[in-house]
Amino acid sequence: MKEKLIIIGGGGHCKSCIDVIEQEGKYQIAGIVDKREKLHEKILGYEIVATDDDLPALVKEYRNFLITIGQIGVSNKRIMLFDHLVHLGAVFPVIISPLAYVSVHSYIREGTIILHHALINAGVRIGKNCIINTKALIEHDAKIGDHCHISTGVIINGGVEIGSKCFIGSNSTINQYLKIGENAVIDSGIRIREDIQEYSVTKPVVD
Ligand code: JB2
Repeated sequence: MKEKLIIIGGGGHCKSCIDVIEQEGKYQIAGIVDKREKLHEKILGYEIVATDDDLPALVKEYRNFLITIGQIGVSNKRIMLFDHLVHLGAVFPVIISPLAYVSVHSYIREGTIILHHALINAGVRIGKNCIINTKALIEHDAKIGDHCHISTGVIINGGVEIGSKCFIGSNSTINQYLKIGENAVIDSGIRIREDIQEYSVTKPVVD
């Protein structure tokens, strides 16, 4: 029998996560946690059954949780909910789409989801509570810190180091062996050719 999983946040990113969880087939989604005004709504057939106030009781009843609130930029909410649930004793599995390629020579920490067609190559290390979104490519020996969102179609080249809590926007490319400081936000569609300072926001250059 499949283990049960509670997912936190029932918006757009949640739908992408549900699809991966269903395709992976290891966990049965037991319900969604969202805001009070959304109680009893259904997302792709799964009900919003509780609010954040119910998390202590839910952890007693269910073992496995996944944060399915997305993030554009830095997401303190994803981090706050993750840390709160860890404190309550929740378990965060790694969820991997069967359509992704994940090298056996890579290491992925708890609460991270690898969406469809992502490619994680040999020697890669990915931290906790990350989103490696659809079609992202993480090349050999790259390191990604905790609570990062590597968005759709991003290319992280070999040996890149990304600090915790970073956001890399869709279709951006990070050249090999660069370092991206923690809490950095990189907009979509940018080629990064030099190290990026922590807490910086990188936008496209407009002529
Ligand atoms: O504190 C909260 C909370 N705040 C917002 N606790 C809980 N349990 N849920 C919360 N939410 C819920 O997260 C909202 O009520 C809503 O249902 C959901 C956020 O949905 P939304 O569609 O606004 O964004 P998203 O985070 O799912 O997706 C964003 O990030 C993705 C990565 C979007 O911009 C997507 O386009 C993007 N792909």
